[in-house]
Amino acid sequence: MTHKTSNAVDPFAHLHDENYDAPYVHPRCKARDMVTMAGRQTVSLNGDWRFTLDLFDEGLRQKWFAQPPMPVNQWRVPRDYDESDAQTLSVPSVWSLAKPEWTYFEGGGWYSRSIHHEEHDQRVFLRIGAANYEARIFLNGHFLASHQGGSTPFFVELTPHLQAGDNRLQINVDNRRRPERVPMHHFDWFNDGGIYRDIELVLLPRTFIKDFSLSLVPDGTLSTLHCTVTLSDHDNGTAVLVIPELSLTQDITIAGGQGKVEFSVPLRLWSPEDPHLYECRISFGSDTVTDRIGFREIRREGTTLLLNGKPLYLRGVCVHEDDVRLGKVSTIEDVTRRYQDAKRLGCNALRLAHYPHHEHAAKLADEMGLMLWEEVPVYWAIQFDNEATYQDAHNQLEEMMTRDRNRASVIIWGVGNENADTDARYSFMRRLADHAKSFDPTRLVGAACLINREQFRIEDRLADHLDIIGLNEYFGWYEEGFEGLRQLLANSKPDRPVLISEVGADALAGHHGPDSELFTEERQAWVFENQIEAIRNIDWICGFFPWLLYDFRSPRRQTSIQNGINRKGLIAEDKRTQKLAFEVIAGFYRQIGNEA
Ligand code: GCB
Repeated sequence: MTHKTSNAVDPFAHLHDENYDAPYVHPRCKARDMVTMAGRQTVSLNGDWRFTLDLFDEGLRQKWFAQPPMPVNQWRVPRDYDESDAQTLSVPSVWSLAKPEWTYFEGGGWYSRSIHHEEHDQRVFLRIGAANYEARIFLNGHFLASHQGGSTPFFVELTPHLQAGDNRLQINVDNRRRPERVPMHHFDWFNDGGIYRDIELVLLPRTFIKDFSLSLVPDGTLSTLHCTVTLSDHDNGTAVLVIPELSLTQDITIAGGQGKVEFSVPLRLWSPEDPHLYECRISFGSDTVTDRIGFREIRREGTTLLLNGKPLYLRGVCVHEDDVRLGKVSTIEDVTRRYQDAKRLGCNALRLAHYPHHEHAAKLADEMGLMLWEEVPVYWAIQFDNEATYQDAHNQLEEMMTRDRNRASVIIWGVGNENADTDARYSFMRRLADHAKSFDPTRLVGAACLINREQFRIEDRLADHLDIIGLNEYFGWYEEGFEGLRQLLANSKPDRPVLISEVGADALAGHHGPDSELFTEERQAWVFENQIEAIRNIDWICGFFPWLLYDFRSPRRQTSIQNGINRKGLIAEDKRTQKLAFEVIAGFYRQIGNEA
């Protein structure tokens, strides 16, 4: 079919353009565009936005953003998008839970609202806490930038594009699962869509402190502090670090926008028993950032983990960012409940699976004295031979590390989970692990590693690039009995600490029966009893992370017992109903707590 028109613009051209999204990729927001949020002045854009689902990407194809909003009675040609009668969706939220018919929607969504701007001389940045998976920002009809990665924050400067008065801000979010993404299209949790963390404007002076780090150098002295400062511009001058409780005022020479300093000072160290935080302030010119920071040293010596020089056993539990009512939205109340339940279990550590959680997870862990393993979703069969996939994973890792680099609670950066052993995987993950280590020498780098299933031993080329070896093992559940586990433990001679990074079994809360019957609470408890028996006296195992605290939504789980839920929680998805296994773990943690 051909369409003839006398207009200069062919209204049908987009029907034949399969390269329609190419103009909306670059610039792409990256870790290097991030701005420290420590004590920043912000204007929240949370609340109601106009929202339209877009399964076929018509918004990009037809350039909905370029169509000035106007009532239908003024249109000269028909349109497929009318902002004024769009639905309302609250941000943060996931569209998957907004309406039953949207539950499994995977495609595009358009958010739109107006922002009012009055002339002032501050710089204005848009910050989005997370949007799953790809986002594209449009202001006043112009594309500004895109971002990839569903769990990390990104920043776009609006200053040059804002006009006095009302401005039209549109955000296109795409949650399609794709083989080249991180995670790829196959994973064991729910693929929520939308802007599900806070969205805000950040107001900053012309030259501002873009990033800083302040941490204890892991040199064994427990008193050397290292501070770095990066400015938004290549200015020279002096930044000043003040820690009132230490009566400390320290100059930092800034040359070409960068500065660093190292000095020694007696410290009250951060630990789970005493999660002490210092009020810290850094100023340069008219800008000041403030944060509450703890100082601790985490390192390994042979197969031992040391926190502040003392041997450490991680009494852990894994947790997803999931809620049957809110999806991936994590409120402070929800994170607080997670941590209270973990503490009731006797934990001193959590593995935040399998992607970066909300930033208040680490802030709260700092305050409450819990240690964290944070990770990026390099999960299962990522396209390890795809350089673009590597760059995406690398950027997500760097965004996570940049965001949480001043959180004492975070002791491990995780670079992957259960990835099959190929040369491409080895080179991909080695790059990530080496990068994490050079970016941040104050933390441990880990991954859930591989087992040789013929010889029953831990065997993974990646281990040489890690500080800790994570071991996901499901003996007693996916693998029958515990003989394989006993052999594995007897045959393995790791030269560095091993954490059982996942272990568990499904149980439907309230479903009882003999421990030989799958999905009963008794079976789950029996699996943990046997697991604990097998691993408890192995001296190179430095931590235990049951999979996991709460049951969570996973559309892969389709039996009537599962009903779309992975039931390996120690607590059901209502986050209240405790299963028998909870007490088994709590008993183990009480014992090792007493032995310590
Ligand atoms: C695993 C994965 C985790 C799954 C879990 C399971 O090994 O790392 O994401 O949810 O097993 O329940 O099968």
